[in-house]
Amino acid sequence: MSEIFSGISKIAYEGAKSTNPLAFKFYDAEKLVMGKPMKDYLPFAMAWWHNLCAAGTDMFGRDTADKSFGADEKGTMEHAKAKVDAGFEFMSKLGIEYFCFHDVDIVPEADDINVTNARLDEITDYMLEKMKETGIKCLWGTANMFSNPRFMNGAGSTNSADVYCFAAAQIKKALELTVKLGGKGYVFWGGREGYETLLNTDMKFEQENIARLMKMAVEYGRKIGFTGDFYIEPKPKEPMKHQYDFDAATAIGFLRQYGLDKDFKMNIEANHATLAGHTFQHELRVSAINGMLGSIDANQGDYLLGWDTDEFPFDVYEATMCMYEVIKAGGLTGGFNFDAKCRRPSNTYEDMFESYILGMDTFALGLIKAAQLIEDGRLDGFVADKYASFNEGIGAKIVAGETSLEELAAYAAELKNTPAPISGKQERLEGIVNSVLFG
Ligand code: XLS
Ligand code: NI
Ligand code: NI
Repeated sequence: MSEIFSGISKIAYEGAKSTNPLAFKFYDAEKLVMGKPMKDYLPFAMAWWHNLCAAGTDMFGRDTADKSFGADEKGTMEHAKAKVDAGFEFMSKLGIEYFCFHDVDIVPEADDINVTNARLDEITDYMLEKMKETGIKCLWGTANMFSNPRFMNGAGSTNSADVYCFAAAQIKKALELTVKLGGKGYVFWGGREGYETLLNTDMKFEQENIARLMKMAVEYGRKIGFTGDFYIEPKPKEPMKHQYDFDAATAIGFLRQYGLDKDFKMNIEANHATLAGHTFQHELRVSAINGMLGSIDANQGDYLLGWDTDEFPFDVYEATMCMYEVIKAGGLTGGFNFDAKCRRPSNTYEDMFESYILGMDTFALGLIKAAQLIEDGRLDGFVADKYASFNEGIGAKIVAGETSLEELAAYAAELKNTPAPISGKQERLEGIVNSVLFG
């Protein structure tokens, strides 16, 4: 097999002063941060769909990038194999240790599902060989239950029992492939699990059916030896007007309602957080405090645009706050999947590499700065002090659940006047973050 990205060699760490666009400025895999190598905090993954499949087509124009990777014709098994070759060469050159995939990213889908499944068996044999050669692993797999027109009314939430069976068949196969490739997780992103109008929608029935499908997935997954986590990837809208997995809090409530919370965690995507009207950090915090922070789709949205732009992350402030949450949560069981694509005019092979370098460097910087914030201790110290009144006396009784409304009312009556509230010091804390980031 010949080199696809010839002229681009293994990407090395050259340090912040480097002007070489094809070098890491901050990501130094073995560098110790709080006693652990950077790469242990940052299990990066390549998203098969954006990197190897998407070629720039948008609503107004066709492909701008050549992603044939030397195959004569796209949409063939020859092309599927060329994508495998390209993907593993790409990941090896960047030192990326994981990939994520949908079933239809790795083979062309046939009209007959049996033909598609045979193709999936063939390609995953080939992928396994490459995995053995390179040591690269699978982070998570998933089934694409949103592109095919049969899913126009949803997959788990469809009105058609036949379509529901196709969704089940795809999940079954994708789970088998994930187990075959040793994937750590299995993702449900419910792009079509929602509605355009309530006029034609039985919301309760649709949600119950989604839960039934997830339950069957868990049962089957455990039966075939899948020991990893199932993930829900919340997103409020797009493609549907309203999606049931709106945000982390909604998805966690749903999982608890249907008894799925022991098997599922969250896969939090930065751009989905901002679409839901939250910060990325908020979604991570909600997941973490519920013991459900599993994995991350590392990308970035554009605050001026109302859709999932899936940009490579460059905002160091956001990445710092993300890593702050991740370190405090004790790390991820999953990883950082770059669910991101080059901008349409960034259409060369070189751009593919530079995009990943940008994303990896941004998270490396975020890690370094988050560790500094934690070691600095002023933020944590402030938060601890802020709630200090609950450490003793009446406060401690409240926390221990050893009091009553009557006792608290009597306590307040004794105080007579409202105690002066204590400043939240937001601006001081924002200044501390700036001095750690740029000082
Ligand atoms: C789309 C989602 C999708 C999932 C995987 O917005 O981010 O790419 O990550 O199905
Ligand atoms: Ni995603
Ligand atoms: Ni997305």
